[in-house]
Amino acid sequence: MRTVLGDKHPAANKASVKFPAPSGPTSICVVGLGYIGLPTAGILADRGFQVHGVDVRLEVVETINRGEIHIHEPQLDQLVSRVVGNGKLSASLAPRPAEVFFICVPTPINSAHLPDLTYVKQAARSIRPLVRPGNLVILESTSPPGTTENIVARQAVSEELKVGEDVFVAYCPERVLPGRILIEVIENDRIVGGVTSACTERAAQFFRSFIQGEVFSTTAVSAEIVKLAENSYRDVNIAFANELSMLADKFGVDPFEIVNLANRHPRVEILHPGPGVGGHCISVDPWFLVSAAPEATSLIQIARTVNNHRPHHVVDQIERFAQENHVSTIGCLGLAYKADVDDLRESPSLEIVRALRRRGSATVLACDPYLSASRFGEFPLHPLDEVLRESELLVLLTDHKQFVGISRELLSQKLLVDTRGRWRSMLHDPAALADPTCKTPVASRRAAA
Ligand code: SAJ
Repeated sequence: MRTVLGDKHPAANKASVKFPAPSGPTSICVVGLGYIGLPTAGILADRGFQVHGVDVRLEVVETINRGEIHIHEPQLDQLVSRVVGNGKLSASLAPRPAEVFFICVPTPINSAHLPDLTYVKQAARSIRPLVRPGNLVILESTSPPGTTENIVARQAVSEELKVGEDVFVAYCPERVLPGRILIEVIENDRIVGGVTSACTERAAQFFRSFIQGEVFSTTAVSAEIVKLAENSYRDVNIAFANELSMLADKFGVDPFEIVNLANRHPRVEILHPGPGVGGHCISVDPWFLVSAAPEATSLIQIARTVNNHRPHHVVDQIERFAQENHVSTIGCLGLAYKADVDDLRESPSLEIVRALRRRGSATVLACDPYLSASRFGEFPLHPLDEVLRESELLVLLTDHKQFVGISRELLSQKLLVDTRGRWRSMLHDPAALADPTCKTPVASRRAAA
């Protein structure tokens, strides 16, 4: 049984480690095969567990049963092809009996920023007829405090079975960073919170059987709050960075320089300003705390407001700069919510491009190497070379490596707006470049020839 990672992968040196056949439970059913569920199912299968995956989308089930993948994540394609090939992973529309059930379904918010737990309830009810004495049910989806006990334990377990004695229910949130999921599923420390202490112990024992990170035990509601605290902390920190950027703007100084210099302080670690906060996690999870305790989350709410406003601020600046410079074609680089992923959920870059297209003061050419026309049909995507050729103004929205690597020569011919501070080092006058609102004469915005 080999580990999942390709030879070039940082953790490939572990490839030589042969993992012992799993002790304890061997059959697992993973409900929800998205950005978290599929990598989790693949890794468990590669560890020797017999894994059955479930998804409501037939095309996803069929893709996986062909040994292929429907999402972009480094090395995931090789992993899924291997474990489907050796019969350790299969998928269907309905759950099957297993010793361990994972619930990895989406937990979106509705337009009122309230949690929508429809998928969690559906998943819990779908496994209820299959949950047997001795089974373990794990909720992995990020959820509001109380979800594991009040929803999963009640809806996934039939009345005649006692939680904590016959059946074990626990919350164990994923903490993986898209782009590093296959490493972090195994290497990250895990927080396990059971509905009872027996549930916690059973779940902790299970995770210790296949991960290399440490396993920390607590209660289900504490584990739920820990997960939300992690992402809310990051959101507040990014809001502070975005606010600093507005401040720097006012004084015509370089916000990235401010942050980098402040971070030289031994106890300061400010994150980076950007076009806004996207993805299905940081821009969503804080609302779970706000809806649970609106009276106790004013800072978290303000941070959401600052970060939600950021794309509007950037659109205004880009448009003002374009009009000042009589720009007729704007090249927008990146639609995904962050670098080197194909995920458009809550993406500020996409929101900015939509707004610039709606305003129509200039032609907008958008480019994203991680998206194909078959996956993204809302408006035309253009190849990078065409955008570089046709655009007078280039806007770096998502700092994919393909854009960060554009040559100084090419950039020097263009007006530039860099919302990510990734082109700074290439230009004479970082202050003039990095601040998308700076009004220094056009000349200083051309990259040094
Ligand atoms: N961003 C900034 N400035 C920064 C860092 C990020 O503007 O300095 C923006 C990104 O561009 C993106 C958004 O914030 O739009 C979120 O990106 P991210 O890389 O910070 O986080 P995610 O959403 O990809 O993953 C987060 C991670 N959580 C934390 O780091 C606390 C990951 O570990 C979680 O597992 C994941 O959320 C999740 O699924 O909850």
